[in-house]
Amino acid sequence: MPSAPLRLERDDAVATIVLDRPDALNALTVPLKEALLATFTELADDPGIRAVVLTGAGRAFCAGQDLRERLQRDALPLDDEIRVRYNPLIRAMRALPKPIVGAINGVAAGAGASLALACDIRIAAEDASFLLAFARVGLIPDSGVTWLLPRLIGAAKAAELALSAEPLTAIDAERLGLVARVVPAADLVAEAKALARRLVAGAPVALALTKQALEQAWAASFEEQLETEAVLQGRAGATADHAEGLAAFIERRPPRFTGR
Ligand code: T3D
Repeated sequence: MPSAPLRLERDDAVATIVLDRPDALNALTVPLKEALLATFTELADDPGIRAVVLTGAGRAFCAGQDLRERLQRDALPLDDEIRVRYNPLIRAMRALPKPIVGAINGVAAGAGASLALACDIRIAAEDASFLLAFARVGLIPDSGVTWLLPRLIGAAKAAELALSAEPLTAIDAERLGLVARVVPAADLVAEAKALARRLVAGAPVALALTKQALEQAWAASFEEQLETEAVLQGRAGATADHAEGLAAFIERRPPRFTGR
């Protein structure tokens, strides 16, 4: 029986997904893409999980589409593969009502870079890199890269990386704001989990609505976004956790948020 292409570890309210095909630099096969989508779908509905860490086993984060699998006779045409497997996965990550911290432990290439960009926050190991390898195999950047990358780092640098397929080092990624910080490789997963644990101390509904507001802001006018904030703040303000936050402030104690 083939081994599972990913591992899911639970530590209190933090789930860690480890892409686990290190011999192929965690390249994305159909079973890995399906397992990832199933895992994000499961975690979305799990009230015990409030934040997710995504990382890779071995020396790479993810080398993108498994190019050997692409040569198999039963591979879907590219447009179908993207509609059926990649886009639902990226949508599930962007819509997950919990923050995703990407622990970028090595190269994030092709659709591996897409996975990294779909995380809400990225922390990178010193020797990590981003590589829009698509051009090297005669393809265009997909799985959200052409939309997310210009918004994250600006159109000019995004065009350079997409057209040249030259690697972006972790240090340069930090300078561009693509990663929140760069840490020694040995500390990466612990740092990412520590950040996730700090996030889960927040009110879950407010975290989910914050993620939603930030997502909607990409495409909205300023006026539309002001209204979105009003609507979503109305929902956050109606939660028991908001009342708890106010009580904790008045009573000078840490809040105990329950997600209600
Ligand atoms: O369905 C669709 O096709 C549509 C979706 C497309 C989205 C995409 O992701 S297109 C882009 C696909 N990815 C790439 O083009 C990256 C290919 N890999 C590389 O360019 C290099 O491996 C890296 C720059 C990432 C790392 O280089 P290096 O020198 O550190 O490692 P390596 O020796 O090249 O790779 C180590 C092993 O991983 C090697 O296997 P071996 O020879 O030891 O048995 C290599 O074949 C394997 N590997 C690396 N990337 C992939 C891969 N195997 C399958 N698919 C890969 N993408």
